[in-house]
Amino acid sequence: MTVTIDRQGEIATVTVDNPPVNALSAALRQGLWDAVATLDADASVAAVVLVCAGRTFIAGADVTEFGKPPVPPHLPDLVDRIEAAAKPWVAAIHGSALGGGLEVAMGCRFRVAVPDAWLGLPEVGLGIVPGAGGTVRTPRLLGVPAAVDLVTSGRPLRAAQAAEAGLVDAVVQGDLLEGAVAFARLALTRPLPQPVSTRPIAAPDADFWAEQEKAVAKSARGAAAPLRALACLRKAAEADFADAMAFERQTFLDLRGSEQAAALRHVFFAERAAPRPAALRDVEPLPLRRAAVIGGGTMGAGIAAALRDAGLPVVLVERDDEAVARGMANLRGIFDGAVRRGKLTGAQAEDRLAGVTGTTDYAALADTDLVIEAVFEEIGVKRAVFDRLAEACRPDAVLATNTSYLDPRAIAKGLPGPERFIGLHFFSPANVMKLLEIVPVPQTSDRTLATGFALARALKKIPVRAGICEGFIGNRILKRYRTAAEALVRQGVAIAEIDAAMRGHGFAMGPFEAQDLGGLDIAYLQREGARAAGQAVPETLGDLLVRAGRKGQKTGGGWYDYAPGERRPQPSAIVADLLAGSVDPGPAMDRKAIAAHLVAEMAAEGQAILDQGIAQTPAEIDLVEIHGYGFPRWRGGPMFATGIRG
Ligand code: 3H9
Repeated sequence: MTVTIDRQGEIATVTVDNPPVNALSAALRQGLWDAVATLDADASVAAVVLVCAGRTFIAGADVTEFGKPPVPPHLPDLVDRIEAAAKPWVAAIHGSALGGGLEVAMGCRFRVAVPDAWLGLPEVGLGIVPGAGGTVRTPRLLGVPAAVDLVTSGRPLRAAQAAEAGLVDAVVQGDLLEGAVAFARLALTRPLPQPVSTRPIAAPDADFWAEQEKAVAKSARGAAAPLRALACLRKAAEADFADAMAFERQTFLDLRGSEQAAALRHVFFAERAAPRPAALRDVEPLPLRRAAVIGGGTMGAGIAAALRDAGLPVVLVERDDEAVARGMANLRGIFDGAVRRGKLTGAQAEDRLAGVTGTTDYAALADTDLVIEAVFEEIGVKRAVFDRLAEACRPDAVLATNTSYLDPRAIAKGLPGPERFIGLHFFSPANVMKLLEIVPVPQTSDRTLATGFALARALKKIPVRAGICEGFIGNRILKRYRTAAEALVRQGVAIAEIDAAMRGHGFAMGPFEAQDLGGLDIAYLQREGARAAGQAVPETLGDLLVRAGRKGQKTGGGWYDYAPGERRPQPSAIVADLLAGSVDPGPAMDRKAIAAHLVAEMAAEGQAILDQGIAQTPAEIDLVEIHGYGFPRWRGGPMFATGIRG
């Protein structure tokens, strides 16, 4: 770590260099503290530009220090000291000014940023609140409503949005340091603005806060930090600066040691480790310039959209012209939806679509680096596709199957050059869901495996390596979860109670509501297939429902009834009748006990998965559950939540 002082005439520059992300370690805080003293004492300095070396401005407090006792100088004191410096400081921002980094910048008299910089307070995502004046200075700079949005969502703003909101004084085109020094010189010719801490706040009324509380509680789904951050903002609006700072600091320290914060730190580090497994550090992936998808159904179109979002040209292969047209229409539907939600402009959507070539001709794959097969889940159909890929593709092209349940070894059987074969299990909708299970077969080369991880990085997905077993990691745990939930129904626990228990635990939906939404028939057909193949698959309650024509919302009923055109589940007398013969009432269970039991079942399956080497670490299982199955992030995943860590 270094803090270097240079001079350009009367403007001093302070350069922070603390790789990889200039996090505010104790040594850096001390370095900046000393720099204020040095520059205050230097009569030749009129203003100071604070700039960072490397890929980013200060990206926040050093998260690795959070488990340890705080060491002085404390960050709030450092921010106060910069704000009270005898010379005005200008924060020159590139990359990300996040958390403590933005708090330091708000202690400066001015902030300038390059156009692609991000500014934000992501602390709630780590289970804490900003702890160095973020909740107290932001409303003074932006006004309360914009501050509430920034702090309670944790979502960062781009430089231009930040400038519009009042968080940034100027967006610098061209060289940042030059621009910031010029800005400082000009600023010295005008009256200085007040330090942020002394600016007034327009306090909203009680109704505003009641409304915000309702909205924040709804989206937080049990996470504590967003509501605590809102309370800090209210204090900032209603009390004086010092009292609000003391309230924020106390809240920060309370939360820092909480179980939720520990869980979210666990997820933070697991997510950063996942895309770059240590075992592949020295393996060069195949460069990905052109990709192809076989099959334009829901899954194939979603994968093609994800590839286009990452900027790769895509060839979409289908078996006849009609299917090509359907696949292209599916893709158009995805991009149009993104336009409707404001995620893409019309022109961007057109560009995305223009980068997809729909064809029935495998010859179009001659120079493709990666092909992802996403056709019907039937071994014969998949094998036929790989026979054609073997003929059409370059011998070094990576050939991937997107299977959920089939054994990838059976799909790869007989493929010339099986070292280039790999399973890539996407989750629907594939352009949205973050999880990617990467499933090598025994012959898969390290290079192919590394290419799978490189693809995940390009698609901004969370990759987890999975061994081969039925359902890999995620669907195997899902099966256990559903079986355990059905077992509770057999013991007389109401279906709606189980769903409510899991929602109360932080899931968006309970296991039965989720099945009604996705359809009960997919798992049913799979069980029937296994039975037809001679496997002993026990009869499930879901089987009884599907046989009675209840496949979920799409048939007007599954585990629940649905009024026409409505999605609100209503407990069903028909289901009660259908299942009556299978229920043998046991002891009553409250919602907490139900959730604890079902999470313990997930963790037990996770442990079996670890024991069999299907997953490498408990943290990876947690990532699968959080990113593929809606497990509440703030609980850290089923393994972390039940004390299985590592
Ligand atoms: C805070 O500031 C609290 C204050 O309000 C109050 C204090 C009193 N600390 O993500 P990457 C490591 S809370 C320590 O792959 P990118 C990361 O683990 C903090 N380490 O890079 C990885 O290590 P390794 C608020 C950190 O270029 C390496 O840096 N701030 C921290 O894709 C590269 O990370 C945040 O929450 C950290 N704060 O993205 C910002 N951040 O190489 C969190 C990263 O050993 N960080 N590391 O695996 C980010 O969002 C991204 O890292 C960033 C760069 C966008 C900056």
